[in-house]
Amino acid sequence: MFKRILIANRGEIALRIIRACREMGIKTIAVFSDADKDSLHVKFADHAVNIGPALSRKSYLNMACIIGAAKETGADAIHPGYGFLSENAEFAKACFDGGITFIGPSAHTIAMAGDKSAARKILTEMGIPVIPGSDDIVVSPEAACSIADRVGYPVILKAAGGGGGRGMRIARTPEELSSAFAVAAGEAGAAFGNPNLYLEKYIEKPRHIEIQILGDSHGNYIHLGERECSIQMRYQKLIEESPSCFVDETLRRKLGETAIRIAKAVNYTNAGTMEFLVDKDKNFYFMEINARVQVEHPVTEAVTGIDIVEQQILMAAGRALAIKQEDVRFNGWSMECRINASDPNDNFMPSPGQIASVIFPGGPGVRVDTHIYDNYMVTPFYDSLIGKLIVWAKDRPSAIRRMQRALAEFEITGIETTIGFYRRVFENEQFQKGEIDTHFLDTMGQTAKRG
Ligand code: MV4
Repeated sequence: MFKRILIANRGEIALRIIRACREMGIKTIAVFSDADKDSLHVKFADHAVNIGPALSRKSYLNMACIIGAAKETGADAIHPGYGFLSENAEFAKACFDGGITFIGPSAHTIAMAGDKSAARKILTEMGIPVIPGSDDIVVSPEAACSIADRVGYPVILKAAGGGGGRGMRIARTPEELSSAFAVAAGEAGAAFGNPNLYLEKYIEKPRHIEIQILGDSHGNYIHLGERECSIQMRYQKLIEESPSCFVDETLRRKLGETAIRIAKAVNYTNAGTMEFLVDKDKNFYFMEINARVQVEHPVTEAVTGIDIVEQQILMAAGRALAIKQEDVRFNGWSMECRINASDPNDNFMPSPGQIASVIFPGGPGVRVDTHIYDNYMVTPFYDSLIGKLIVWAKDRPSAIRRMQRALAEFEITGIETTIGFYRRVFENEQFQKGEIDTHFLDTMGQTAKRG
């Protein structure tokens, strides 16, 4: 087993990894930028190494500096968390070349997972449902129109160079598609330095449902059920829950089996997530692989009782999975609200600044994963996520009541946060009935502004 793990991340996920290491008796090394010198992950780690200035490019994305810190401190492994270098195949390879275990999939698998058209080809050959569309990039409006004629309108243009919704354009007629093509290519070029587009059949009002999987280096795979991630604002997830009120036993089994088939096909090892779009008739389509531990992993931990970060470390150390699929039990209901330092009344614009005071919720079934404290300075350099509020209860109505109670207790003064916004969402009748899809907030958005 590893003696020392370097955490190549910051904020709440760095704390989360340090906590798993501490319970496993593994020493921890934190890395921090100048802006994070007063951060909790620096305080909680056994050692801490300054890796440079605030700018991510010069610190948390600085591969040589991070690997240098691992060597200097004698780390056997590096945990990348999520974001930053967590899905960077070059970094995974550099760790391997440096004799340091990368806690995640192999560099080859990361590269495969990141190459949408290669993944699409493999999965189509395996008969796994992918969204009908172009097998590769579409080079002109005419080419796009001929594929659209084949798959049927509406269609959606997407940037080949990156996800997250940027450069996406929906078209319901050939005319709309032709004019959307240049706009989408321009946006994609600006966002990712790559104007290439591909085209898919547009799935109306889909749900975003993802399956957590664990795969060890001995060919064992299990899935830990689904997470419903449809409550998003401009493609940024805000609320996640497990299980999904839309997934019945049959769909859960099919999604789980498909997720494991995909993992085996790309020789996936460690923790990963298979993302699907599900339409109103419960048809599901593979969307992408997330080759990292995800922000929302705690809702799966709450309903299965499995510590996903601990499993990542055990699998990276070469251990065989000690959990069989038949041992996995789903108990109760869990929901997570992402607490962002952003202003819901100003288009969720980031709201960095000094926190005056914090009152955290607590009590039965409440978990807060956060790195903030009284007088903590929320810096403008990184993602606006400052914490996650997770609740567990025996069923969805109880989980909603518990989340409402926790949100009522939660108080952060000195900056704007999304706490007030969630209080409004959880009062919304449609949300309480589980009538949510990826467009839910567009409709509720109006009341969110008024509220
Ligand atoms: C789609 C789609 C409908 N049809 N693709 C949004 C960002 C990226 N992850 C993919 N996204 C979508 N792709 C097809 N063919 C609808 C969305 C989408 C969405 C997907 C998941 C969660 C929230 C969403 C919000 C708007 C659109």
